Amino acid sequence: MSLRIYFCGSIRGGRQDVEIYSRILGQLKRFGRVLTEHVGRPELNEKGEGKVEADDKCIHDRDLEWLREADVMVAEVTQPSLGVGYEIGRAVAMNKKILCLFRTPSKYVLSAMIRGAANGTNIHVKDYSEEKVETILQQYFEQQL
Ligand code: 6K6
Repeated sequence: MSLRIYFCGSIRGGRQDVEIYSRILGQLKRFGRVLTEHVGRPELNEKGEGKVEADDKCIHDRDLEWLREADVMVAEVTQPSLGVGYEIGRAVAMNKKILCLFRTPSKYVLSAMIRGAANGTNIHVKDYSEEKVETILQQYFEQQL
């Protein structure tokens, strides 16, 4: 059975990085089935409103169900997002394999609660430059999973 991947990226935290999310999502499809492809859709705006309207409780409960089903989480954490931070915390509590990707250079400094959660086993935090993202994903999926 193919690997189930939960991808996280900022929505209400700001959609500045949506193009990189879609690029990462395109790559992730090589390694398994992505459960959260909507995160990379440009028509989903900062209010979190897309073509399909859903209330916040439905979004939260459905996303947590997908997270429970997932084998691995990949989170793009450059654009700060409360939702992404929350999802990472829930994934840690579920003992999921997690890869956090922070793009450099950036005007942001990654939260210590994310960088400091890396433990060399199931939680990894990688700084990356846009041109290296494919290589980093390839190495992660070959070495860690
Ligand atoms: C409508 C159509 C498609 O999606 C919507 C509504 N919004 C959301 N749908 C699904 N997941 C969401 C939505 N809003 C936030 N999330 C989850 O939180 C995603 O999995 C993101 O990784 C994360 C973003 O959190 P914020 O705080 O930046 O919104």
